[in-house]
Amino acid sequence: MYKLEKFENGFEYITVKNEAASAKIALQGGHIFEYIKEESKNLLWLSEQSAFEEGVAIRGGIPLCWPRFGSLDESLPQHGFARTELFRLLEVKEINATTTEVLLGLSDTPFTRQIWNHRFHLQLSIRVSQTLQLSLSTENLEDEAFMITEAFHTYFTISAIKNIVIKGLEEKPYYDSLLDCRSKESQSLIIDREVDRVYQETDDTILLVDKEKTITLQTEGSSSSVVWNPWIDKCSKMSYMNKNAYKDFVCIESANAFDDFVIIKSKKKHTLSLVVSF
Ligand code: TA6
Repeated sequence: MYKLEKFENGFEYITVKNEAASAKIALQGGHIFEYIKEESKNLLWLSEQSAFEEGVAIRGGIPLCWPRFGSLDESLPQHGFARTELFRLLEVKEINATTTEVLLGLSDTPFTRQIWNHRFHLQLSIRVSQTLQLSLSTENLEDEAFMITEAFHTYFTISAIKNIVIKGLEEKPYYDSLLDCRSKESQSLIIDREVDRVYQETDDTILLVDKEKTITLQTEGSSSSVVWNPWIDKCSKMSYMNKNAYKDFVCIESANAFDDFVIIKSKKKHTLSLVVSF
């Protein structure tokens, strides 16, 4: 089943439920903020202070960073405008008893053209099943090529930050946004301080190993993976985030970020896909 619902302030979201899982997806930003399978907790961490307000990015779930990741382009907001724009609900397909696909779309508007002067169509597919699958397709409607960077900025619920290990990034080169340097590590990643890294050449599987479960991330059309945890100091300065929230989530973001920008030719498409399983 699926239903279009509203919070008291009119903020719209879709609830999806089938025999495998349930989900909640805000029309603003095409932003999934809940995915629950069987008796588990919400796979996606959601801040208790999340604002479900027009024009304010939800803190948690899977924000879409598009047409830019980060804040290198001064004419665009941090992580681009997609996560605060209203998507259209294109279709909901109840494929079978355990799979529901939600299709959402965003096209350029006078506002978006003002800050990013390109005509585009963005289509987001979210498949809710035993796995959670996202595909973000960018179509270039222009007569010339344009460049994007992008990410599924996924916040994962974890048992505790001290319990997790991230595998699959060993020996991968990364840009350290905190130290403004490039490096690589042979060890699997544990989080015991603020971490803000853009790993490159990450087309393999990444594992988020927690105490009771291992979450697997598989991507297509993605060359970068971002790992972020604000730790104590940054967390206390983050908007819509309790000061101790750093203990409860880690972001592993499936991306094409910084040097991994994507050039999309005229009338062509590029798709970023992610499958999350556990
Ligand atoms: O993906 C990591 C990051 O770029 C961090 O530097 C931090 O800024 C985080 O995203 C959250 O950004 P936001 O704009 O959602 O507050």
